[in-house]
Amino acid sequence: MSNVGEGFVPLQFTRIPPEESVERSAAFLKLMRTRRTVRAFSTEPVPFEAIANAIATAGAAPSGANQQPWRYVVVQDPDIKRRIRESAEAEERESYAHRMSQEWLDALKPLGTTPNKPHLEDAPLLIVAFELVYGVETLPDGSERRVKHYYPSESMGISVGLLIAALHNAGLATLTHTPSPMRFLNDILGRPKNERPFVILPVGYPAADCTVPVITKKPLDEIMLLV
Ligand code: IYR
Repeated sequence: MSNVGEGFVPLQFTRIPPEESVERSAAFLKLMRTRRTVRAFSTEPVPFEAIANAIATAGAAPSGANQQPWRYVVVQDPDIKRRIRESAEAEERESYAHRMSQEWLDALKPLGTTPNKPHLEDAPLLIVAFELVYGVETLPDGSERRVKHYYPSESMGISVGLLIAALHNAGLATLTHTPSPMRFLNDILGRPKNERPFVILPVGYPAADCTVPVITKKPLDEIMLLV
């Protein structure tokens, strides 16, 4: 029995031939394998429409109960970028000096990270992703009710994954940056307490002298099991 007309419509699905599936998957793999996390940005501006399209792509992600528990704040104002850099560096200095274990510092050594975060000012824009840990609904009497969100962290991970892929596809470089703790972002960006900072993505073009560490990705036979 069809449920069309009861809140359902027929699926719009474009079927492609198997050979084309293989070709397109190989082309996408080739593209995504060229993605590198960039820590040195040029100050050159980026086309804003590409950013908006990438965030709209992130918004197309599946989410728990389709609650779409995300908010993407695009920061271009140099003063706000500076304040974010100052707060992030203050937390990072504390982390590197006292909060992170020797094991953690050793694990990061090959990546060459430090508490200095010039990219937070150099990149022409920062996308700050907030996880809506719960929703807030305003009732007719003006009072507010908390709406439970399901799997918000998993939903965020999926959405930010699409965002990073979309930005790379648009020819833009990103850094997945998570200063810790990062509640200062709520104060600086005026976000309410149900919004938890999830990640900061500086976005832009790599600096002309940008270098990246020599690292490898695990081979397919290590990450894919057939049973
Ligand atoms: N947040 C710190 C430390 C850091 C932690 C991990 I796990 C990384 O993959 C990279 C860095 C920093 O940004 O330097």
